[in-house]
Amino acid sequence: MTHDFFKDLKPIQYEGPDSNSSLAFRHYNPDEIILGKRLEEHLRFAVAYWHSFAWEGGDPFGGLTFERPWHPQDNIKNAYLKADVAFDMFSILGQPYFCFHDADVRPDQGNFPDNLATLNEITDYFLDKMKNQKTKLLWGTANMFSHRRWMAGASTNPDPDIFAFAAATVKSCMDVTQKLGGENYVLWGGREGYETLLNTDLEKELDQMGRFLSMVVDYKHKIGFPGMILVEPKPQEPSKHQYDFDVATCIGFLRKYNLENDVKINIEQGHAILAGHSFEHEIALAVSEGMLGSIDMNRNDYQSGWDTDQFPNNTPEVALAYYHIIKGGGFQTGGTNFDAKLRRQSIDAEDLIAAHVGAMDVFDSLRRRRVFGEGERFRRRRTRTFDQRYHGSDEENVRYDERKLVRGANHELASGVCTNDEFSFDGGVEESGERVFVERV
Ligand code: XLS
Ligand code: NI
Ligand code: NI
Repeated sequence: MTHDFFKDLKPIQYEGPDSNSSLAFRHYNPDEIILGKRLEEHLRFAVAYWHSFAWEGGDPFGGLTFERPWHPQDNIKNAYLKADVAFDMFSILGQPYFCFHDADVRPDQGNFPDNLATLNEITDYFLDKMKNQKTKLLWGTANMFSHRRWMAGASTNPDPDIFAFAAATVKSCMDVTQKLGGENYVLWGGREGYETLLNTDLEKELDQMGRFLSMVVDYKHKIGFPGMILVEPKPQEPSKHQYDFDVATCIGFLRKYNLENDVKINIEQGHAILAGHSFEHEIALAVSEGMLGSIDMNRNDYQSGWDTDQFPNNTPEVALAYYHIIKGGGFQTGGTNFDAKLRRQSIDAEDLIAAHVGAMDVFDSLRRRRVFGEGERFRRRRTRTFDQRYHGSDEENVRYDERKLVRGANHELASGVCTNDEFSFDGGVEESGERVFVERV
C-alpha cells in the first residue's frame, strides 16, 4: 500500500456463499470456469475513477460529504495522492480494469496547455503503477460537460472555438488512452443536445456531431489505436434532450454518417431506464445489430426520475441482461464498468470496497446455466411456426426464404383462413395435437 487510506485492508478473496463478510466474495469467484472461460474474463469488471475518487458526495441540495485526504482537487499534489489511493483500491479489490475522464485525474487549471501537461504527467504516473500491478484500462474519455466552457455543448457548440477545443481535448484523451493500452475510447455527450428548439437547428447540430465523430475515427486510424470507439446513449440529463437518446437512435445516427463499422455502443442500465426501455432491451437490440460495445453497470431507482447511479443489486435484472451479452458471443473489447457511486453518507474508506464487492456478487446468475438454457428454449418456441414452415427444420442455421413466405401467405389468403381479427392466419402446425397460432404484428 502506498497510502494508509484503506488502513490494513487485505486483498478481497472468494470465501463462498456461507461467508458473512462484506469484504469477501460470496458468489463471484474470478477463477471459476463458466462456458469455457474464467468468470473474470467474461465480466471484465472496471472501477470508474470519477465516482469513486473525484466525486465529493455533493447533490443538487448540498456539497461534499466525503472529505477525502486528496481534497481539494485543484492541485497536482493531491492528484498524485488520489492516484495512489485509487491504485491501492484496485489492488485490494483485484478487478481487472478501471476507466477515467481527463478531469477526474488532473486538476483543472483553466487553460488547455496546462491541463494537457498535467494530464500527461499524471497518466505517466499511472503507467508506472500499471507496470507493477495487473490493473488495465478498459476505456478513457473526456469530460466535456462539467466546465462552464461546455455549457452550450462540445461538438455541437455554436461557437467554432469550442468545437476546436473539444477536438483538441478528445485528441489528448485518445493519446493518453493509447499510451495506457486502453481497450476502448468512450464519448458520452451530456451537453450534446438542446434546451429549446426555439434556438436550435437540429440538422446543423447533428451534422456537426457526425463530422466530429468522423474526425475521431480518422484520428484512431491515424495513430493506429487498436481499441474500439464507443458512444454512450442517454436520453436527457443534463441536456433537456440528448442526441444520443438510446441504442436505436445511436445506430441510426452512426449509419447516417457511415460510422457503424468503427463505432459501437456503451450501454448504461440507468440510461436505458431513463429512455423508457429495459436494460435488456437495449442490450438485445445492440447485439442483434452487431453494435454492442461495453456496459456501464449502474442502475437507477425506479421511483426517481434521474440518474441515481447505484451499484447493481438486482440479481434477476442482471441475469436477463447478461444472458443477451453471453448469447451474443460475450464482450470483445468491452467490459462491465461500475459507473456507480456510493450513497453520500457512506463515508468510510471500506464502503468503497464493500460497494464494489457486493455489486460483483450480484452477477451470481451467470453461474446458473439454467437461465441460459431456458431463455433459448422460450425464444425458439415463439418462432417455431415460422422456423418450421419457412426456415427449414435446422433451427441453428435458419435461412429466411422470402419467396416461400410470400407463397405461403398467398395460399392462406386464397384459402380464406385469414378472417379472424385476433390472429392474422392459422399457423397450421400440428404438434402433439396442439394448434399453434401466429399473432398479428
Ligand atoms: C453520465 C455518464 C458518464 C459516462 C462517461 O451519465 O454515464 O458517466 O459514462 O462520461
Ligand atoms: Ni456512463
Ligand atoms: Ni450515467
